[in-house]
Amino acid sequence: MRIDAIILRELHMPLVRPFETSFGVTRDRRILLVEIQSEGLTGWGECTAGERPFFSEESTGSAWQVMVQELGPMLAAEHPEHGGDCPHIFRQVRGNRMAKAALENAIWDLEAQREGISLSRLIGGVRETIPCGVSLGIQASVPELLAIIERELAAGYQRIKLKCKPGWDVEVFERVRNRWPGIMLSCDANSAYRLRDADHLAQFDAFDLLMIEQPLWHDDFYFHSLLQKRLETPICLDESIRNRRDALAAIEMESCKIINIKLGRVGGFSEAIAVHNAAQERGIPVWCGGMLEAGVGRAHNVALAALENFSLPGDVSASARYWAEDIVEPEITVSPQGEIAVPDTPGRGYEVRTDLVERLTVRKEAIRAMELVG
Ligand code: OSB
Ligand code: MG
Repeated sequence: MRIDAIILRELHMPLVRPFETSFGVTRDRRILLVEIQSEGLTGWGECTAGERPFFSEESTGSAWQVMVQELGPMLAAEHPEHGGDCPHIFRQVRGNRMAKAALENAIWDLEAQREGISLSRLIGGVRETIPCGVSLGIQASVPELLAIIERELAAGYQRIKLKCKPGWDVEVFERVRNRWPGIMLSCDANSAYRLRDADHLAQFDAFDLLMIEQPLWHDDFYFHSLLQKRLETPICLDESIRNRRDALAAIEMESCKIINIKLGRVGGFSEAIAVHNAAQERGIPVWCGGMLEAGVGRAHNVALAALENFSLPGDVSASARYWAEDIVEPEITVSPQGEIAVPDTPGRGYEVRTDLVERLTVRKEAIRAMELVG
């Protein structure tokens, strides 16, 4: 396909409520959107980098820079036929996977439109609906958390994930479990613990958690494998898994029993599918993580989670939990059974509200082809 234009935008979007993890609080999102025009069609991508480089090394600012200066021009100089061509086009750039994913995913969206099939179908998705959970940030008090859980369960969500850190863990789980003995419950530490906390983490086993996500260092497999031997609760890796090789290493070392797949973290659909397949072949279930995405990123997550091995409820939930108004139409909604219907219309299946996008845009740049690459 001929690339006619690549337009990058930064949108400012306040969250309807702040989101607190072990590494900080997010109140307002700086969303980077990629619009790629090709032969009369428009593909969209969203960059999942955080405002600050706390989840990974990337941030809104670094992703903007590398897209404008490196990745955008490289892509504009090529004629990719498939989303799957992008990793090769970007091969000279190390890391920067969230920036790469934003561009690659827009090409997958274009490819699905060109083929007249849904994005989920293009990638091999088999599910008509995806099971949904919610990720609940650290709250000011336990009663406030209990009220939120009550509301989310009433809305139909199938699994509750609690963000945790030292001081917001065992007592919280105990009070949640006392109130709801049978719900699917998990936790996510975002690297808040160290191996010396192993005895403390073993106390989590009393609460029948589906998993504990990324308890130790963001870049570690080995110490997670030591920790897993001391826990009944399955470890799930998020931050540590950057690609298929990481997934293979983690599975081989028994560092985890479950894998969270995020499109941005692994660099786009190509690598996400590769991680999914590697895990499936080895009997490791996966689920789709979230990065407080706006509608474009959320639509891509819905398509990804239609793959067969996404057997556990993910963190992909309704637009209205994050945004007063989402940038896609229809918004992403969740049924009373806690499911999102996977669209079967061509491409991403949610229209971008370009008028609203323009209104929220604070910075915009058109990327031109590079004269010389490499
Ligand atoms: O670790 O899964 C995480 C949000 C930002 C950064 C990291 C994570 C999260 C979430 C929120 O858990 C998931 C969501 O609701 O989008
Ligand atoms: Mg996580």
